[in-house]
Amino acid sequence: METHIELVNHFRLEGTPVSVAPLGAGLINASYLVKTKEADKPDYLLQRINHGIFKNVELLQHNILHVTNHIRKKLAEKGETDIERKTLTIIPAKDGKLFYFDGEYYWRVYLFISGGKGYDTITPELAYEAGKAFGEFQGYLADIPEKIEETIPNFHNMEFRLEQFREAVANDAAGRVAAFQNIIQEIESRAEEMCKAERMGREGILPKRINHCDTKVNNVLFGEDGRILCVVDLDTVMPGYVLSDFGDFIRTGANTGTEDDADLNHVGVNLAIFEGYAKGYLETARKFLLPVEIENLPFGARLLTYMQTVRFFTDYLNGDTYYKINFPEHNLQRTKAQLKLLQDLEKNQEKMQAIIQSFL
Ligand code: GN1
Ligand code: MG
Repeated sequence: METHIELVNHFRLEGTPVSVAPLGAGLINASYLVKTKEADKPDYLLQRINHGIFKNVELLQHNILHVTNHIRKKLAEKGETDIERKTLTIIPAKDGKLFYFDGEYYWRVYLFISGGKGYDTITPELAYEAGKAFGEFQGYLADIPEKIEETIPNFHNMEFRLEQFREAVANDAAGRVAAFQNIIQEIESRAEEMCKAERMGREGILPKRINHCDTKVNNVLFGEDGRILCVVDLDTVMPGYVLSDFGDFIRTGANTGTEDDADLNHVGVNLAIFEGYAKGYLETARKFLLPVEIENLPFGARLLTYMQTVRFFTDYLNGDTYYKINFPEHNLQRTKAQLKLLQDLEKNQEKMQAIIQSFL
């Protein structure tokens, strides 16, 4: 197997790579910071793409290229400076491809964004900035000329996620079903309501737009000034309902606990963060959102939390084949923490609805 330094040397780097260190806490890909020797040359981000999940790496990389080129153009039109730090830049391999295949794994390299800071816990002010950034992000991509395809088919399709869940229950691959009838019941009792977006989509009421589809709080980098520097993790940019992007940020950014909190008493919705994010998001997205999308934003928060409950639990029932886990019952603990958050979102539904109203 090639060393990481050998791997990055397959790419069109400027400067001499001297060190490679693991970076970040993503549950899917593995990331490394590559430092170069020369002070005036950039550093790089090396990533091993999880191609068990992103099966079409060619399509994946082309999507990201189109998306980043389009955003770069928008930023330039707005007269922004320092654009290399405000959107990702793919560094091609020496053969011109957008990735390198080592015979077993697919690798890619980005310019490293220096001075960016990611958070797992934020303030209402930071949430407001993040909301503006994701609204802008959707706005920029509204007129992208290239066709952006689903890098993971049916990624945020709730009906499909429930099918996968029911299949996992039927197969019971890890022998875990019998002990968790209560969780199965919690999921099934909400299933009908949670497929509302797909129904509205079929009825032509709810449009699809190009979404980020992984708006976890740690997928935005903040600059020193507390404003958003860059939206990262573009693997899942694809058409979807805006409820996804709104909801996934609330699920991760407005949780008083962590995504996998062992203590359920920590878990709940922080309404000040919800308010900050909603305010920022509506400021930049209101001009293109339909009333039905705005009305359903609080539903989006529940939907994405429910979807994540279903996905973590499905993976648990399948014997932990999808998400990286740090200990044997990790996916169960994640499931319980997400379910607790969902219940708290349900309790606060009217308050969230009132907050959204207050901005209209
Ligand atoms: C994964 O890779 P990461 O951690 O940003 C997942 C998201 C989930 C999230 C749960 C491709 O995102 O959909 O919401 O974990 N990405 C994929 O934390 O499945
Ligand atoms: Mg990520």
